[in-house]
Amino acid sequence: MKFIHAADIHLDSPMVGLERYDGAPVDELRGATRKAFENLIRLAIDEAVDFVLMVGDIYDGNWRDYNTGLYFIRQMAELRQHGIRVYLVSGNHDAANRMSRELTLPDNVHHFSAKRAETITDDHLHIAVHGQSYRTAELKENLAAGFPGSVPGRFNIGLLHTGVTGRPGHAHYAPCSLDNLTAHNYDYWALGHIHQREEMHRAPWVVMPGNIQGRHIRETGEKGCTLVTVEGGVVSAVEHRSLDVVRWAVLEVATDQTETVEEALDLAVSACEEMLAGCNERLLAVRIVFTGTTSAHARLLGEQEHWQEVLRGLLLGQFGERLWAEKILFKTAGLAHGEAEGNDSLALLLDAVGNDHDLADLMAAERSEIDTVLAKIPLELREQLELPDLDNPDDLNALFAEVREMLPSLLTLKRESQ
Ligand SMILES: [Mn+2]
Repeated sequence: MKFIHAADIHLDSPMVGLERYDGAPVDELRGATRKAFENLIRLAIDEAVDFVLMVGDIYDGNWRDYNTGLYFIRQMAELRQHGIRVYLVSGNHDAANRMSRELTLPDNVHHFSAKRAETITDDHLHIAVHGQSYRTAELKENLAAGFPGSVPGRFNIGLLHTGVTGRPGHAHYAPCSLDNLTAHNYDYWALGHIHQREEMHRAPWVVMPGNIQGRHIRETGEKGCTLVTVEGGVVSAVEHRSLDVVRWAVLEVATDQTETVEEALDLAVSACEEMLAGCNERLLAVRIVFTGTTSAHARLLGEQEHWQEVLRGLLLGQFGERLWAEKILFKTAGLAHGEAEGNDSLALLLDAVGNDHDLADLMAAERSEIDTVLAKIPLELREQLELPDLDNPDDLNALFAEVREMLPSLLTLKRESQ
């Protein structure tokens, strides 16, 4: 017996943070979740699996219109024609209370109830599948505790969209401990919610497959599903299979050995070429971060926007639409003050306004204003933006360091515009 375990498909997710520029492959990025999903359907058919598990966040949220639902049905029908069943639960993104539209799914698909955990058995495959959907997005109770006991003599599978406990960076929906799960005596726990793949436990297996397609710069690396083989009622193989069509990556370019901006940019281009070679025809969405100490620092920082576009042009010229520069950031440092010429007054000024103590005072004075603005950003967007936690000293220090780096160029720009 073979099955596929996937989660967090987020169909038609809008892909936040797309910086528009000519040559940006906007359509490819926008269609990525669908293409990755089609890869999943193709894999299921090619591997002739018996069934597919989809563990929550199949949809990114309420459908804008019925097209997302019709598209999903079309893919399910494809599996139906190949005799492949689908077991699915809803997660926090597609919880019952968030979906205002609904369509009837084909009869090869079982959508688990949000009212209570239920068990579906298949006598032919000797399996018992237990699952429960989310009633509401903000589900804070331990759903695992209410799951039924295992059915003797069957291969038991549990479907649960959960933050488990203590996984940083994710809201703790349906929290439960690993012990809560393993205590059920199931053979395989198919989880969803955390977008990073993790095999949390073996015998019994507890697997978080990660999402099938990265959607922003914090979802880097390979994305896909887990293919499980069962022989004689025992799991004999658990394998990751990549499905993503856009690969997200952060590329750090250390400029320490470079003396000119041109050298630094060239370094970035060759590093991109290398990274692209490992992408197997996928589109590479890359954030390029220049770091290190270089004498090109002042020139880079003085005209950041110009150099960003120059680099974009170089990348576009060389790689066309195979690579998309999500962001280009300059976090370089200059040589010691004494070595920079003619910057003495600027250095003095920076010392006066750019020290941590003054920045902290400024932050405290403006804090209520900042909080008011932050509160206006919708929660979902706030999760996706990389906002620093203003109560966390590490975040604050990083923020201050960035402000200090920006000050020279801000002061230079001011002077030019006057
Ligand atoms: Mn998700």
